[in-house]
Amino acid sequence: MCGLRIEVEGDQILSIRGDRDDPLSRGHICPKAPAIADLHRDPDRLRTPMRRTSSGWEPVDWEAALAETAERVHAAQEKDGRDAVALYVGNPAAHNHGMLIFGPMLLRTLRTKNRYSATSVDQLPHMVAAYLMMGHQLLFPIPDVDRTAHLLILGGNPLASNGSLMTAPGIERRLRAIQERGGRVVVVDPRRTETAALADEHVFIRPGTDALLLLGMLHVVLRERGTRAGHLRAWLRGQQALEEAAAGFAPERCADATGVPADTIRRLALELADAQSGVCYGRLGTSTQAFGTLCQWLINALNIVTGNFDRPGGAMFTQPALDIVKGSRRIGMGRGTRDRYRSRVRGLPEFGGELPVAALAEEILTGGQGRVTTLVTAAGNPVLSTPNGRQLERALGQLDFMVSIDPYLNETTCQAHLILPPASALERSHYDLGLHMVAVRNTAKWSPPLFDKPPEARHDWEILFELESRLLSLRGSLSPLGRLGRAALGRLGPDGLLDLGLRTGSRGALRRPGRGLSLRRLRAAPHGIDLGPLAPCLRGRLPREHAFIDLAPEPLLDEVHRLEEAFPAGSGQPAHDDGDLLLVGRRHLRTNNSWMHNVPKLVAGANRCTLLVHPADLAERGLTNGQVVTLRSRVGELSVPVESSEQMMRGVVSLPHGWGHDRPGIRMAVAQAHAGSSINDLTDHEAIDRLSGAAVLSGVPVALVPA
Ligand SMILES: Nc1nc2c(c(=O)[nH]1)N[C@H]1C(S)=C(S)[C@@H](COP(=O)(O)OP(=O)(O)OC[C@H]3O[C@@H](n4cnc5c(=O)[nH]c(N)nc54)[C@H](O)[C@@H]3O)O[C@H]1N2
Ligand SMILES: Nc1nc2c(c(=O)[nH]1)N[C@H]1C(S)=C(S)[C@@H](COP(=O)(O)OP(=O)(O)OC[C@H]3O[C@@H](n4cnc5c(=O)[nH]c(N)nc54)[C@H](O)[C@@H]3O)O[C@H]1N2
Ligand SMILES: [Mo]
Repeated sequence: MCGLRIEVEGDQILSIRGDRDDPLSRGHICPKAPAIADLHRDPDRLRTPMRRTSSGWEPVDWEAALAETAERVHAAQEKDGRDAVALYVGNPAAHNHGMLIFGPMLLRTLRTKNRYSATSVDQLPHMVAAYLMMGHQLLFPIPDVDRTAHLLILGGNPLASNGSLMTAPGIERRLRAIQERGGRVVVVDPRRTETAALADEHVFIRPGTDALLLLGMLHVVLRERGTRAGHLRAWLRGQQALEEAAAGFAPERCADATGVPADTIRRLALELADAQSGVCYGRLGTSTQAFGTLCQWLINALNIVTGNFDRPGGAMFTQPALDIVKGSRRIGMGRGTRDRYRSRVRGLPEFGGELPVAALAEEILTGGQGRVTTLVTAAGNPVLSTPNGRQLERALGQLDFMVSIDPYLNETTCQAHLILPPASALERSHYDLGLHMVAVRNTAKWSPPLFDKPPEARHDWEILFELESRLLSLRGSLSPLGRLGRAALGRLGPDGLLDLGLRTGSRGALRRPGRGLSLRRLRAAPHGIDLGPLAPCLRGRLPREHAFIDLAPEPLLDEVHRLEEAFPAGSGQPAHDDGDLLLVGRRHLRTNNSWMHNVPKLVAGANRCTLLVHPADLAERGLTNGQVVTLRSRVGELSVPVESSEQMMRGVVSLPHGWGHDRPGIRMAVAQAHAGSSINDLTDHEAIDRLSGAAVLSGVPVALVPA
């Protein structure tokens, strides 16, 4: 999402810099931007399809690879039913408009219930809360950082992540600007993160207890300030029920379990309520926990009752040029669905046509009708990124057939029978269909491909589209007319469809002849087009079927009871059978989940895959800084060097995710030389947020012993 100025000569990249004229990033870049050149040139990046044989990997041509894939997928569905084929889609798909547009088409054709994605190890609780409260899974409230007077961050570290569900390039500058205009930034996190260090205040919290803190804050706000919903008043429902839900959570009730003193809870609440404008923003640390959906609901509720919802300086909604909230049906998403069916083995709930990825391994390993025998992965590395990766790794070995659409032979794709690598990111056009939707400013930008792709190479969307065409052919369900239609669709491609979407959208050339948006207009504006700051718009964005905001959806009220049981009043801190420390994750500016560790300059310097431990917790165990220790959870163990750190809350340890490149069979030389260990060998596939099915990746009970 950062504007890049890339200087080239022939096929050589001379430099990559931030584009000062980009209306969103205004010159900012992070170390991953120049690394795009290294990814492009990486000798380990696959350029042709690969087939695993008994004597190793062999290149195969595209025709053979696509034909075999389609035949195996088709045969599996014919033999064992359509649910025998599972699909896992990973994070990079969210940044790839070709995959976002053509992926859902393939999904519709596959019609399997076994659809999985990185959503259920990430933002699923935000989507479930949005669906239950506002009737649409994609109505993400975005903190208006550029105008707010008070930003309260829970479980997010934007200085490392650049902001998430808050696309905010140059976030450090934006946070400092809040302080410069007299506002406050407060961070609640079990680690004193880079963001916390910049903030005006940092509050430690025991992992997994944010829902209690938020209920305590709501309790205070509702008692002492009441609901000030402003222009949204007429659309609010459930005020009474919300008040009743919060009634039992006086700050004193919440202090012991959270580790946040009652006075602090009260002050955090009133500071947010009394600020000229303010916004509470919760991210990954508050979604990948046992009460993740509860957290997202309470965060929205706090923003609503303090009068900060859909209002400048508060939590706002975007109006992207190509609006996938309004067009969600057209891209095969819709406004959401819940619990229409459940996973076969454990009965985990469906949301939006997907099942929680924590269930994938058991769906492969457990025999019987409906077992997953065949898996397609696209832009994902679930062996490193989903809970109990070791179990999933074992499961992948049991598949009859697996194919991965991916540029690398990594921890996941090395289990595939075929790997189909897409052309490089610099060989395709770019429009951030997904991330414009969650950005702190409305802008639109399209970038042309920098290089021509090699003639044989395929883009992701072409791979998906060809597979779908072949499946339809094998089923004999392509009429001559259907064939013509598909040929036309293929000629349009993602950019043709993007153009159509831009033109027909609310800012499109069809509605505003002469000045509306179209691909042509974006082409003519290489720095991007500024569509202005976020504006109040929620009323018009609520779906017609759900033209109100529900402050107290029934399933969430049920979760409050579950929370009360998990943290009974007066019980203090819960005991954990599986270890006396709680493990949380962390991100670093020079990483991107699991897949950029093959870029030398991103892994250079000191080892970053270390376990941060408070010095007193180390001393208590007779351990010293730098020592290699064994870290053990209910499901597994790993070895890792410890790093003594005052940043940590007592009793909490932190390890980054996406490492663990020492598994045999991968082909990423630089990453292998900086292997680290995978935190998801410790995270537990059984631990989920019951309401959404999202995995619990934070607050995992672990024991620490000398190796
Ligand atoms: N413990 C713990 N686990 C976590 C997290 C955490 O904080 N802690 N974070 C979670 C989060 S938020 C996420 S989003 C997930 C990510 O989970 P995944 O999406 O499964 O993992 P990534 O590491 O992002 O892997 C991306 C894969 O896509 C490939 N790839 C890169 N670019 C392209 C492309 O253009 N096309 C194709 N076809 N492939 C491409 C890469 O080679 C890599 O194999 O991990 C989650 N897992
Ligand atoms: N450099 C870099 N940037 C990235 C990524 C990357 O891998 N590297 N990944 C991208 C992706 S896919 C995503 S989803 C975003 C994520 O963006 P962020 O949500 O900002 O990600 P994290 O840095 O993981 O921040 C999570 C924070 O939650 C804290 N935490 C853990 N448990 C709890 C808890 O129970 N309560 C509270 N209050 N805090 C807790 C952790 O200590 C950590 O500081 O980042 C994106 N940006
Ligand atoms: Mo993510």
